[in-house]
Amino acid sequence: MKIVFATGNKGKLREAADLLGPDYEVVSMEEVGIVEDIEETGETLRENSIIKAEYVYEKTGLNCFADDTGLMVDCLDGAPGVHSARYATEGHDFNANIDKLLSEMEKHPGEPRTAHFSSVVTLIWNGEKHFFEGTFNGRIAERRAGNGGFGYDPVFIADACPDHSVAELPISFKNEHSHRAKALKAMAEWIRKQDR
Ligand code: ITT
Repeated sequence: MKIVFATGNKGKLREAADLLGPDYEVVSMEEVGIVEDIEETGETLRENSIIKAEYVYEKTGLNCFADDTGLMVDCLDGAPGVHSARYATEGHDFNANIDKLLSEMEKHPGEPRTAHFSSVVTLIWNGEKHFFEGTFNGRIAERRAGNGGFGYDPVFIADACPDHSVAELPISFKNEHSHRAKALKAMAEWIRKQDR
């Protein structure tokens, strides 16, 4: 079944293709001719996830979904949150974002380093919107470890595997436990029910 993932993030695409498996043909925006960045002007994850899904639906008329994710760090009052992609610069620079996160956290010595990711997925299915959510609990490491994953994974230590950063673990770990995995599994389950 063909479905467009309204994302410009290759890491998200890889995870979704692996998670949804052979029943789905997960198509990138590029493959349907959308190469421009979609401006995320919303103030919440839900608003941004709707903006991305609607943009692709309006251009293609195809069933599609978008994910908007934020990393909420407790000692930073929930920052970077909805601004996670552009925390340090406008340019989606994963390394600069991690540098800024670690330096902001140095201003809070002795405070808990607990954090969580939250994802909101908007699915547009036959023109109607449906929403799915997931969270992933853990804490922020003092320094980077690992080369896998993307974004904040080198400094995110999941409660489900407290001895490693998520970037040190295989994609199968994220696809079992992560914020986006939970939301996408709920979406896949919903789609399965429509086929019956
Ligand atoms: P799209 O909007 O094109 O999907 P994006 O990278 O801009 O891609 P978001 O707007 O959802 O994605 O921004 C969330 C940021 O949070 C993203 O750039 C990463 O830095 C980070 N992020 C999202 N999911 C993550 C994950 O599973 N692991 C680590 N960091 C993640």
